[in-house]
Amino acid sequence: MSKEYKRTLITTALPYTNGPVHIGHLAGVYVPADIYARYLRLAGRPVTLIGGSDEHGVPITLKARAEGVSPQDIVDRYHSLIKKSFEGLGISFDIYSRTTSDIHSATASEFFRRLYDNDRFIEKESMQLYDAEAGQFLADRYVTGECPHCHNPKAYGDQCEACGTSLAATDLIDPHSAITGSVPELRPTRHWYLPLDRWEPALREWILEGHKEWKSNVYGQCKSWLDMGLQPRAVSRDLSWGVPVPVEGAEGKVLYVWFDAPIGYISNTKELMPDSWETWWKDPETRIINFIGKDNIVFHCIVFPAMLMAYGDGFQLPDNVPANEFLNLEGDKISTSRNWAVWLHEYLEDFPGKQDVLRYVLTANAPETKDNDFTWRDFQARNNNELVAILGNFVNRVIVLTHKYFDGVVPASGQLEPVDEAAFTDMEAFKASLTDNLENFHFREALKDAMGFARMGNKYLQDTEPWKVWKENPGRVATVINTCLQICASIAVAMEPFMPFMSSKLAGILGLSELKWDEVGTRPLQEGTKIGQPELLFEKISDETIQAQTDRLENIKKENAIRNFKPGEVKPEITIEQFGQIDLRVGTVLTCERVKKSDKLLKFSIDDGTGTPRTIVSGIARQYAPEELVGRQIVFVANLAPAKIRGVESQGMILSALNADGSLAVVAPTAQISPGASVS
Ligand code: B3M
Ligand code: ZN
Repeated sequence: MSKEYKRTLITTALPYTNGPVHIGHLAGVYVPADIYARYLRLAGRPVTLIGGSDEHGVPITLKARAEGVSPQDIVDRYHSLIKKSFEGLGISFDIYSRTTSDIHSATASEFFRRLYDNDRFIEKESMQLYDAEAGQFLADRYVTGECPHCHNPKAYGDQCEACGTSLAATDLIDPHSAITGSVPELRPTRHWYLPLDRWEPALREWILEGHKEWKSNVYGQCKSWLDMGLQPRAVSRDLSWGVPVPVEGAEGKVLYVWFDAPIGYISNTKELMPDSWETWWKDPETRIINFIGKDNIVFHCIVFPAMLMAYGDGFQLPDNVPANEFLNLEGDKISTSRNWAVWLHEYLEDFPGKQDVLRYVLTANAPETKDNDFTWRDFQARNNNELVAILGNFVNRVIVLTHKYFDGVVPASGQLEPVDEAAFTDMEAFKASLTDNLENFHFREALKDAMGFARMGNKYLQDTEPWKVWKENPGRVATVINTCLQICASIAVAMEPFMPFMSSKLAGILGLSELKWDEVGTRPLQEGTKIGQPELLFEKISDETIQAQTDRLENIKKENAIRNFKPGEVKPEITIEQFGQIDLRVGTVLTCERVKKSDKLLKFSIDDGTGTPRTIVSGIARQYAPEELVGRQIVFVANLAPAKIRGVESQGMILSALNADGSLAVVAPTAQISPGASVS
């Protein structure tokens, strides 16, 4: 940051209320924004954290249609769920409002109207996709088809999620209506366009010259957009759900969701501070920071800034847009439609009191410079090996020792020895690096710095060994414990942005009523202060708990596999004579056992009606326990050439059907049949 600002306005992408929020949203946007806001507050710098729900747009009306309820029902449901779960995780919004509020429609309408009145739009007729069966135009996600770039067959009318390209519905190859499935026709319609090309020189200068310090992923995306050349972009749609276009003759048209949603940042600020909101948007002494995910970069760095420039009236542009990459889950892309996610509201239910663990893991693993992966094993390991073993352990030892030697009172520090001086020097260095990393949105590194205090504390305790010194030199122990308690105080402050729940618990134990960034690395604890009883700050997470989560994901994978199952191609035709050559028979399983040294194979002895049991080896040991099939009837190929499998001669093949989720069932007659009877 080159300039000293008077205040910081932090905005967070407004999540669509077509589903709950998941760890991908949290890691990408809300946890980092909250860390930054909390840090500024501790540093005594004025800050406002703006959040809210994005309640317009096709994802919402599609969801409403799928459930047979109204869009209002959908947004009411998810807005309150999302708001409550953000609160549960301690995201410290100053306001979390919604784009269906009156103040928002008024603000968005006025915004459009001013651009309209000042000739900032182009009005133009074009041919757009129309679903004659549903009687409506197919904007954005109302149409799916093949992406012209990567040929993903399921691209949306506004974007291809496979290659990330933003599209116009008419770009799609072989488009289909998401409402009726029918093939749309082209019909003419009129819309308003924001000529982004008019703002291109100003955007170039502002970003490419003025903001070389932006994250390289953000700067790079902006540069490639600008280098491709900007085109006018439609800011209205033929839809019924949204903010109506506030001009004559625009019946049945609403503002494009990406026109109204970012104005939501302004409306929410207005709602929060009706008298002073303009200072937060128009004073050049305000620093605006937009926290978003990488799929929103173009809207925040190109489209919204162009809207603000077109509006004028002193609106400030963001000073930084620290967009993150994506978080994957167990190696797979997070997806709302495939239910492949860890949902925040479910996490809060499954892990009560463990909000900080999730915040910690998502920060330690944040997708700041590249996509990253969340795994439950890593979650467990970070909790058990870092939070419990390093941080929790240090604090607990210090509090216990203070009670043991000094009755729970902060002892006076005597003369500092080099090892004590070194502890304070280390803390200063951590603080400097931590502050620098926070200022530059390097939250992963910042968290490592903050953990440095606890790592260093453990080492200091190990080096000074107060339990060995107590007998002959209690004064020395007083100095050591005083130093340890000051380290704990620094932890309470330095960790507050990352783990506010732990921090407030620890501050409570230490009797620190106010946390100040300035006091990190210093001695805020006064001698003689009574401290509280030790409390566990973190507890171990068991293998069973983690197993329950991975089992849940495993089941979702299976459900998805079954839902998406497509039968394979039918093999080339055969004649009845050819089919007749295959001798299928019913048999009864006499015995069944595992084939040694194989986890796939079962060895069956089958009553095939001949009086001599027949041996068949079959690769179904993963799906059946040997005893399960004894006594049951199966169908087998009786005239298959014998084959040696793992040293056992198999005389035939048992028929079975494999399911998409990997489960399997043997084929069996539905009534008792004489062994050896033919199947045809
Ligand atoms: N609702 C897209 C999203 O949830 C959109 C963000 C709006 S920010 C103004 O990713
Ligand atoms: Zn594509």
